[in-house]
Amino acid sequence: MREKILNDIKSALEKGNREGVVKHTKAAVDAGIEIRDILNNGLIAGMEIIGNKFKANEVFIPEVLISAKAMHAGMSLLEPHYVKCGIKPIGKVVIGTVKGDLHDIGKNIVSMMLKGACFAIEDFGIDVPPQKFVDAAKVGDVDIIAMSALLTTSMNAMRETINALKNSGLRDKVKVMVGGAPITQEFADSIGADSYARDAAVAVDKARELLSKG
Ligand code: B12
Repeated sequence: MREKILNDIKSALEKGNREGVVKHTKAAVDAGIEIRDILNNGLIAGMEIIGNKFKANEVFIPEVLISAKAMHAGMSLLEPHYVKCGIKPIGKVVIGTVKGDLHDIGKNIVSMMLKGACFAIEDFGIDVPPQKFVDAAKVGDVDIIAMSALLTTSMNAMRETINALKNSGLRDKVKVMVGGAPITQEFADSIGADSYARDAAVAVDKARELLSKG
């Protein structure tokens, strides 16, 4: 039963069938399948299939975009199940995909999981210039700046942002967390980030750790 529903989600996502993704994601929730299981082994697994096909030139940008939209529709059904918090957030995170990069699925998952862990989230969306993060740090109530990059060509915008924070004298005011498929711990260290996480679940642990370091 679990297997079948998750396979239905994957195959609907692969076909870019938004209605199918919504229908099967709802069915998965109704069947009591764990939300994290639906996300990881349904939606993310389906996106991985698309990623492999894209790499092999079996599908192209338009198909990937359609699947990405279907993915968003599925994720929005899961979000209410993650976010069950009291009034007072445990910390504030500003999150965005860096300049030059339009990929937002992974960033949105991280954002959703952090919300679920009772962080207040300000999401700047995609293609976020360094100055926008700097301006957010100036305001004062931001604990963590979280940056996502999916392109090797946009990774450097993370370095630029950290340098811009340094140049504005704000580097010590906020913690910086980075992630995205091409990012590694080594890269994170080389640009002076405080933290790196390979996926959204680890991102939550790392964000909590950063807060406790003060
Ligand atoms: C979907 C997709 C698109 C969609 C994006 C839609 C959207 N709304 O996001 C569209 C069609 C727009 C697109 C466009 C392009 N894409 Co694209 N795309 C992908 C694809 C297939 C899936 C990415 C994805 O969503 N994965 C699923 C999510 C869940 O995974 P994730 O993002 O890695 O996130 C997880 C972790 O990395 C981590 N994480 C993510 N962010 C953060 C942030 C923090 C702070 C932390 C802690 C953790 C964290 O947690 C997440 C959840 O666990 C990948 C292939 C792949 N295998 O990744 C290619 C891929 C990323 N794209 C690629 C390319 C080349 C492009 C284009 C340049 C293609 C072109 N010729 O135009 C353009 C670039 C546009 C731009 N300027 O950004 C390449 C990048 C190659 C490279 N190394 O640079 C890839 C790898 C495909 C490939 N193999 O060639 N793409």
